[in-house]
Amino acid sequence: MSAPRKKSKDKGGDEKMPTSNLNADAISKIKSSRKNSVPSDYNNLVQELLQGNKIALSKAISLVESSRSDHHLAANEVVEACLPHSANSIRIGITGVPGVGKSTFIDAFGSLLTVLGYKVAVLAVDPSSSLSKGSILGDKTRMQNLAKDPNAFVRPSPTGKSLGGVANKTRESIVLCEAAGFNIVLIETVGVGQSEIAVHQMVDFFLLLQLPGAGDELQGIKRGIVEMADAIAINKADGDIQPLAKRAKTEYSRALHLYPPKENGWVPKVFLCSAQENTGIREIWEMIEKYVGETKKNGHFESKRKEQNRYWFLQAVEDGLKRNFHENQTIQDQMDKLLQDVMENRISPLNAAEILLTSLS
Ligand SMILES: Nc1nc2c(ncn2[C@@H]2O[C@H](COP(=O)(O)OP(=O)(O)OP(=O)(O)O)[C@@H](O)[C@H]2O)c(=O)[nH]1
Ligand SMILES: [Mg+2]
Repeated sequence: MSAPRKKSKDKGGDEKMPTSNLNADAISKIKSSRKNSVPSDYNNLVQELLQGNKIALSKAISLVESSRSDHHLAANEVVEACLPHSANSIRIGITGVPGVGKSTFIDAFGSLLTVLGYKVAVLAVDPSSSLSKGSILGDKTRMQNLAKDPNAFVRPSPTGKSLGGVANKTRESIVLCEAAGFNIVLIETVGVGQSEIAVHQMVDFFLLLQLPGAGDELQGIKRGIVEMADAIAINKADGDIQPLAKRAKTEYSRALHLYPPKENGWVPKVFLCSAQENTGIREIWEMIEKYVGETKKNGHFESKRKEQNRYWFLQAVEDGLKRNFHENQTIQDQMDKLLQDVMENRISPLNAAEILLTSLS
């Protein structure tokens, strides 16, 4: 693990910055708002988290997921303090339609990894859980082995509000898990919409689980998601459906050749597995190890992470702009009235948007 950057402590080290151009009032405002928003036990929380305490890790994740505006700065501080201790890990995204067996697969796969000596964290990005809490219950029962494994940490989906919100916080949660000593992070996401595009931006390896015997259209999988995959595993290749699964493997292998080659030189492969019967799981891990080895060697592992950090930063700027905008009292005061006017055709949506957007300048 990389050495601590020794940053958070001298954060008040604004003193070291050239202050001549800065407004002293503004600096003291920022400092006092920081003081107010950082919970007093924040240092303890970080210390406990760094020692691998799972309760502290859960609390820290709840803090970053919190939508309370007074939690934002505290959450940023916690993430910042954890950042130097993160990154020494393999991040794997696992996607596929509801019911394909992602949670069952993660339980089997994660258990293999802990046997091999890794510490495994599981995060779920599940937009459907806001509608029914079924998946959360499902995750708890379907990851039974991992849930009681001392070397694993399973974070069930938050009852997500906005899809983007949950996915954005996943990026921060990865850092927290890594700082707590988890060196493999598995992220479960439903392969039907935007969430896996966001998750793809956070992981080193993206695994698509498919069902035997159903085409992409039937599985609701978009072409773009197949294209993003670094490997496809046809799950439930057990019992009577084995012949069907083998046929699906041939078809997918053929189909993958039609996609343009990946920039990192990796050629995606197709596997058969049964999460339930625990077959084919080890082969998938060996392939991921090979991927990590190759991309570390050719520099793509590192460059992908850099690119993802860039994306994370830009995304944080956009999120911050939106948040500030919507939390602004002037905006809130005008919003309802303008919405009414738009709905009643008293003003065009474009004009109304213009009024709102310029009301802060
Ligand atoms: N036969 C068979 N059934 C499986 C296998 N893997 C999972 N299942 C079953 O498929 C169902 C769905 O499994 P989950 O692991 O919950 O699937 P999921 O993709 O996580 O589902 P969501 O989280 O709801 O999107 C469960 O009844 C599992 O027991 C497998 O390899 N073979
Ligand atoms: Mg699941």
